[in-house]
Amino acid sequence: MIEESVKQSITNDLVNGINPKELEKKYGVSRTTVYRLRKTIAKANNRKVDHDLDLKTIKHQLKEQKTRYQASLGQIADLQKELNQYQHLTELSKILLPANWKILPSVKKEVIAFLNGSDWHIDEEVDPDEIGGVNEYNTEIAERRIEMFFRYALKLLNGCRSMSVINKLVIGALGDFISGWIHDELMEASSMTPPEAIVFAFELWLNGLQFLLDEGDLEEITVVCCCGNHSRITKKNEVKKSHKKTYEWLLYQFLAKWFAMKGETRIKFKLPEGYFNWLTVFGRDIRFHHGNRISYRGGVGGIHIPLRKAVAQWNKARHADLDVLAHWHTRETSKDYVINGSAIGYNEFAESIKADFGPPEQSFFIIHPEFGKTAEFPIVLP
Ligand SMILES: [Mn+2]
Repeated sequence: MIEESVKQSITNDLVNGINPKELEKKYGVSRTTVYRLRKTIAKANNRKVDHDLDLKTIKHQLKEQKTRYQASLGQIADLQKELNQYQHLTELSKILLPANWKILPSVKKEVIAFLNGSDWHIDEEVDPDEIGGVNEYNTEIAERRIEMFFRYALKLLNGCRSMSVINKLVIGALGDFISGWIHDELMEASSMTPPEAIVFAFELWLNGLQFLLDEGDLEEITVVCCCGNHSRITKKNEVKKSHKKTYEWLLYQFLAKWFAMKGETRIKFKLPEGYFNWLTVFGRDIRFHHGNRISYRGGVGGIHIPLRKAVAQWNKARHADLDVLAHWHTRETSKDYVINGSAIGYNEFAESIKADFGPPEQSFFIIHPEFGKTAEFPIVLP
């Protein structure tokens, strides 16, 4: 057996390139022994090459991994940025986004439409030269405006039907369809005598009501009739039986009889029985009147204050939820009243009392079963 130290010395010498034959002599060992040791060195060398190759591969892989890692870090940074933005927007959306309301299927309530006709003064002429050119009126214009009044009333009615069911229309016929002969100057200036004018008014109402019956798709029209101050047959405004002392009382009687004789059951006339005419709809008491019993002599603030005073006094006798009136030629509305405009529009009288200027217009409104008077529209008659 050769000692391990000798083996190591021979191996060292072999590695240092010393000839094997010299080593046989130097260490006194056989050729086979040197040969085996040489073989062992070769094997070890081979293993080292393999190891170096492995190392080279690993180093290459590591380099690749490093590159990929760097790329991944970049991607992670980008994604983190995106995530931050998303989280920021999510936070903001809690504050900024609307509640995403949807249109609900509509449930249409049945409401009642109201149309006010008054102060047509169809026998009076307005010369534009006398009032600065802001208005003109004569029988032809009157006829055109009244036709427009009924046509636009139907338009508004049908417009409101997009939101509500409307089968019933109440028409407040609020008086002063003619100017009459109550003053000497009217006697001179009017284009017709009062009986002529009332026949003209009868024709206009007949045409308008028949148009609404034919085209309005309505189950019921109620005409609430009030007499104005202009068609009276007395010199002064009276209080006893004042409504029966007017041409308008006559007009309403004839209209009612006309439709009754035709057998038209869809239209009802609530004929005047006094200054007021009452109608109850959806449990609400509505007081219709011409409006001339309110004392107003012009002044800042308009008709509202004197009207409120009058309403408060009348309400002590019988409470009304709504007053519907005319006479003042200025369309106005508030929570508990509707004042109709006029068809004649601005005239010498309006100028003399310094009335608010406005276009010729009438009024249309809606009574809702729960909310009372809701929408009120002008019917402008240019
Ligand atoms: Mn009047």
